[in-house]
Amino acid sequence: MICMNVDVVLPCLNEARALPSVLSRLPEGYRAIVVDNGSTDGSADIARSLGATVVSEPIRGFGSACAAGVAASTAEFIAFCDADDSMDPRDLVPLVERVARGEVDLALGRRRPVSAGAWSLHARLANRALAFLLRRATGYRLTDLGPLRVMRRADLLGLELEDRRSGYPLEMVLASRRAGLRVDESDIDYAPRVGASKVTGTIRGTVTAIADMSRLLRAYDVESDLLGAATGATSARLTEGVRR
Ligand SMILES: Nc1nc2c(ncn2[C@@H]2O[C@H](COP(=O)(O)OP(=O)(O)O)[C@@H](O)[C@H]2O)c(=O)[nH]1
Ligand SMILES: [Mg+2]
Repeated sequence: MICMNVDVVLPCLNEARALPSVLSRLPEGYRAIVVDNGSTDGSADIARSLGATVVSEPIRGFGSACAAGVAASTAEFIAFCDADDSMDPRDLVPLVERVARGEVDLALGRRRPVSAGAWSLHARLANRALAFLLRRATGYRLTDLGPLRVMRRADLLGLELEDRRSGYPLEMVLASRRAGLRVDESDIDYAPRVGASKVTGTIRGTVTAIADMSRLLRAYDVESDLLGAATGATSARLTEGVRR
């Protein structure tokens, strides 16, 4: 295994029971940055006692936590992983290697459930519908918008992501498309999480996620249409010029 300079951002909201397992499986040389949004179960202390860097972010929201983790990062590569033990951080290694080899700019994990309980039916169907819209909008051949992601820090900072709620992962892909970056996915295991879901496992979380993501996709489609119209007008003007 090549030893890389990698910071792993782990958004964390009450994941005290999951953290020991997640952090124990971090590949050698990878630094954990656990971003806590006011957990009440001692998550921050546990993460600290296990050697993680802990960032406390007062503003709630998944994207807010991710952005705070990125702000605290210094490594050449940044990875994102849920702190709920549903994914194995060792699966980050091949993703980091793909980016390091220059094969892709944003490497995503395509979740493969290891058991029936790993992925609820509604979350799976919503994810499939989202992946369809994402493929249509960007042309990337994606089938999942998974939580395991790797980018070069410089590329990620260049995207200037603004979403601070559930749209953060989607905005990362849309902004990568605008920036002309290469995005691809590789299979990773997806196991049942430890503890209760905060996003797709709750009605409030699911509704917020759908609202955030729909808004981003609509804005992206409008922008693409405007860009298409502007490019069309320019080429019409050019053709006109040639005719004259
Ligand atoms: N810091 C922070 N972490 C969050 C927030 N919401 C979710 N998380 C964490 O983000 C990760 C993804 O959330 P999760 O509940 O697993 O969503 P699911 O994968 O859709 O079930 C987990 O590690 C959560 O603890 C939040 O508002 N703030
Ligand atoms: Mg999760």
